[in-house]
Amino acid sequence: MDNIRIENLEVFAHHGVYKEENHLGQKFVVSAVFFLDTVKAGMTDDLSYSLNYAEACQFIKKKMEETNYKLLEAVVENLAKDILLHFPLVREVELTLKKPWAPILLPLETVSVTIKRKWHRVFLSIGSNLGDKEGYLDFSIDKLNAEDDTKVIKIADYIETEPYGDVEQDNFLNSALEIETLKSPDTLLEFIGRVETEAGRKRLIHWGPRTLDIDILFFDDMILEKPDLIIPHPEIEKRDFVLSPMVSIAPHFRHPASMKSMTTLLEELKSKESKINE
Ligand code: PH2
Ligand code: MG
Ligand code: MG
Repeated sequence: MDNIRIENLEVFAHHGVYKEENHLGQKFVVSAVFFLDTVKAGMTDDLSYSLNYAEACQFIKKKMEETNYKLLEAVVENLAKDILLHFPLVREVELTLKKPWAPILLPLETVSVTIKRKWHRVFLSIGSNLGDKEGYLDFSIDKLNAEDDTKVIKIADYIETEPYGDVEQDNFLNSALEIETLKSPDTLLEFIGRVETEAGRKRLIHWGPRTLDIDILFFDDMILEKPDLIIPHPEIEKRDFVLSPMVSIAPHFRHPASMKSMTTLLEELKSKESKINE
């Protein structure tokens, strides 16, 4: 993606682990790379289609002056989030924060921290088969939208589905959501777990009835396997109740491992099922 860079912007601020740093303050030096599409601004010569870097510099200066963190990591983490929330055209930002006067009583040129943060495109599956099913699905969408770092972009029509798996239980109401979020996979997982709990979910029977289930289907094109989190969700290809809503909101989105589109995966599932039923 195109980018706009600011190099070595000097800001006097009061971040630091040591008391003297908080009292006296010191010079910080910020470099930023803003990733955005500059084609339209380039073609029209119109600043409103791009990032005004003067504004971006003032924004960084102001945020750094009005906050007070111990760690460089905390300064850049919060600054990256503020930038991505405040400048909607910026999809991704890389920040380097240097402290040339770090009071460590040894000669050094600078110490610095660099991070890259971005808006993630994520698909979630939501389902309920207990109580006010529609109300619980609505609740999950409201909770996601209430987060400042998360926006629900698309919502698939709610569909009634028969329970998949061996547990005898009531029909489900299912949907899929496309969201944009600044949360990491772990933070998102923790967040949706809290929303499920707030919706009164009790974990009694594995795969049993639930007021609200929210699963991460895809997270950008990430492939991740950890004991508590597998991305993409491992059973997508087998589940009509996931693929049908996905086809309705993102038919051309490709599974990052098989590279097959949602439409293809649903067709393959349907033809397998019809063979079994022959
Ligand atoms: N979720 C399950 C197990 N089976 N079946 C349907 N139709 N819909 C679901 O959301 C569902 C399921 C485990 O999460
Ligand atoms: Mg599930
Ligand atoms: Mg789940």
